[in-house]
Amino acid sequence: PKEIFLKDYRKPDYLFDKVDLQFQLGEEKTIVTTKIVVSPGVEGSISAPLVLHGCDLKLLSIKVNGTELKGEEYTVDSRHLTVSTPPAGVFNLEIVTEIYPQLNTSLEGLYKSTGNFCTQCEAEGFRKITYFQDRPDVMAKYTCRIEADKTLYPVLLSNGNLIEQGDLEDGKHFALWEDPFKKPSYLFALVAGQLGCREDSFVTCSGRNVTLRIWTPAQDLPKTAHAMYSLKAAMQWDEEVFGLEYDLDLFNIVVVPDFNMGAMENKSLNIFQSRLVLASPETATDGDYAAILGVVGHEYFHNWTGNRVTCRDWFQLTLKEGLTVFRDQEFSSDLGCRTVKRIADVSKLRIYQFPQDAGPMAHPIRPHSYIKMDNFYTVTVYEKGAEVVRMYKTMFGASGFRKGMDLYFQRHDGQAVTCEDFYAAMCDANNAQLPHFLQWYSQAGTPTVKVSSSYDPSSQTFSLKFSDGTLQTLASDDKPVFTTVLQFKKKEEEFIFENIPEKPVPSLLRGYSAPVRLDSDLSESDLFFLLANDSDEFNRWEAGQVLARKLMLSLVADFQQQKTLVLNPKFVDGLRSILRNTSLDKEFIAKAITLPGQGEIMDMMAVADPDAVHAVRNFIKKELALQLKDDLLAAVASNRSSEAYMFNHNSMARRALKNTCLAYLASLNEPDVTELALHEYKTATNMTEQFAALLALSQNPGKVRDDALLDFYNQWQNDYLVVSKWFALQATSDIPGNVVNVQKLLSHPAFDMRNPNKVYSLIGGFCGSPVNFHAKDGSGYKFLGEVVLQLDKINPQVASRMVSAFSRWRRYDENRQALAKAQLEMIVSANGLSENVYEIASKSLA
Ligand code: HT7
Ligand code: ZN
Repeated sequence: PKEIFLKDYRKPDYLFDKVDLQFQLGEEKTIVTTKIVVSPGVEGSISAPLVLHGCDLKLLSIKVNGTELKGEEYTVDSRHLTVSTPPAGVFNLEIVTEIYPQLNTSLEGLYKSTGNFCTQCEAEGFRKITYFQDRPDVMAKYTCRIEADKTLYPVLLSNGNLIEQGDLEDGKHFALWEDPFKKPSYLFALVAGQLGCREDSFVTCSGRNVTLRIWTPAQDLPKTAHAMYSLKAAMQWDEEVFGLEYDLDLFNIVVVPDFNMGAMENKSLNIFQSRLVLASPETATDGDYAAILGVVGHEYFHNWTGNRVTCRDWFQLTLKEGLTVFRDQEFSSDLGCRTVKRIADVSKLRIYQFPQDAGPMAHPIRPHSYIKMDNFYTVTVYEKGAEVVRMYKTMFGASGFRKGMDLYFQRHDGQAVTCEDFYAAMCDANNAQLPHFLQWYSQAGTPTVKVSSSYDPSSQTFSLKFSDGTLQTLASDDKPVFTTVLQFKKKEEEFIFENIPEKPVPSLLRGYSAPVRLDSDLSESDLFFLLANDSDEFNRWEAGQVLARKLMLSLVADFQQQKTLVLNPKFVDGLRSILRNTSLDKEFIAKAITLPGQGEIMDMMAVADPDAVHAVRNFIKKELALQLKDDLLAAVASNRSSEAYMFNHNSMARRALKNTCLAYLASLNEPDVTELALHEYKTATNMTEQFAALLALSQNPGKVRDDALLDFYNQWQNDYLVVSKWFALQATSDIPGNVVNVQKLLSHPAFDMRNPNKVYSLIGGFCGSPVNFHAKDGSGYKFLGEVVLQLDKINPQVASRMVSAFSRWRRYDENRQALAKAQLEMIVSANGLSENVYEIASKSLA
């Protein structure tokens, strides 16, 4: 397979000014007629061949200026169509292709999902529809005419405005759409099918009345209210915070059950997988509601950061994704609780991105090369990319950041640009220079910042020495002495603070102001002090996590040496006082009493030991439950509520605290607690509480667990999204020998390997369970190896996401290494392997 390098970027030889598409959608085949007005590119030489991308296409005809090309005037291979000597100047190109969406299980290009046609073109799916210069810097104005059977496909949608529709012969009809904005091919979309819609409207700041429609099979329409609320909130927020107004009279969202990623920001025709739109209190959890808010916002925000200003090439992906994740994080923070959101985002970074950045797939937020771009829609490009954007805001402040954004749009509206263009807009708008900052775009890995402090009472000076760059502030007692932002430009730097009357406790990297690992010399008592007093709530949580990590690591060492495990009473006391502190936000309490995940601890070990970490985490959980039982029971009791479900922070925080306490109690596996969990399960009136109770009941193997799982399935078997949760719950379970159950679930009638959501729930869920995936006998690895090969034939993008679970195999003991490596070798040598899976598997072995 060919590796593509950022350094090899060249401007396109030809520009496409206008693209007219016509789709004749059929049951056996679809005919696509593409008419393009082509002009020479700025750097293109007149005689350059016109090279078009194409994949899985049957070429029916190709014409230049109305004349069919002869065989010797063009060549076609499995990836390209090349017109050897196109005419000089502007010319018309017409290409007719035949495609087979009903056979397309890769879910890129044009495919069918539950009987409806839909498209997914990012990153390189448009080339599965027609021959095209399928690259983001080729921006054109599009029209799209769709013809289809009227009974089977009453709804015909594409980007932009509907300018004509009508009936045709043979029970067919058509719709003609025109998008007035220039766009790259990856933003093209088409949907045809039987769909109902929820309609609403939004009046923009300049008075434009925008019709909003969410399309889904009619029976699901009642579940679209929250998504519509989220869309309107996002439109309002973008006007208020960034002065960005929607630019068309229509905004459509379509829901499809089969989708490779979460959602897609196609111009004015966003497409979402069902999980990220459909919600009702009975079927969706608070987590689902929050995800819908965030992702609906995210896709809407792309209209400016991604669509109006797009990427020059796919290496620049973080330009739109890092920035848009940052924007959706801020949106969710403003609508909910900032600290809790920040804790969730930083946890995600640590749990998923840090390991990626420390493994064989580590790459900078702007990668240098790729084989398949699909493999670079990663937590690094998205989440670390968002942290890099956040640093501009930390350095320039909210108003400086806004000035930078304004200048970015002023300079680049309608263009395909690079990360340097964003950086330049930020610096120029603030008359600033950030000489080393661009390194964040080109260097992989999580920097570790070492901090040591010293206090001199005689001179009343406090010194902080840093061995790498980051940002920090100072605190003492429960009030900060002062808060300051320091930028570090050298490898080592010392900051002296004068007139400090007593030894302070520094509160470093407040709000997590840079994506680094902090290695400070804070003592245990400093950390307990910060846990109890830090005025920065994020850092208060952080202090508890640092303490918990240290504690877990030392208990893991004890476990490995077969010593008796003893829990530090100060830790129990610290968590007790958090739990009892009625002035704290309830969701903050829930987060503060939650232990770091097993993965986080394994990442800190020279050789990851899943069994030891699992045993220690369970020991601490049980010990805390035992010692804090009365407080936990009281928290469950006092956080019940008879009010109807509400999506607001206070109600969600109450449920979060209650559910966290219930999970602790369930670890005791005592009859009174089982009774309690059963009671919560039976009386729950919303999925957040019902599912949490099910989770509690399923912690321990036995009849209670089996009965609860069966009861839950019987209740929800007709709701595909709830059934996916049921799969995930069983897949992630750490009950011994779970691989056998997961294997059985593969042949459950509700499971379908062609549906990514179900694959992510069952197979992805299983790989996230350290004890069973990393089972000593290699059964977990063998299971995944077999599934990956099966899946690769159906959907390479999803298969390559699954194979990534192997990528950190070198972190484990020799026996596990050998077992995982054998599976990777088996995968790499398989016949007909996709480039997607090959790239991940071979890089993992390298
Ligand atoms: N921009 C979208 C990316 C996406 C995607 C990428 C590869 C394969 C399938 C895909 N579906 C959507 C989603 C987003 O970040 O907004
Ligand atoms: Zn995005």
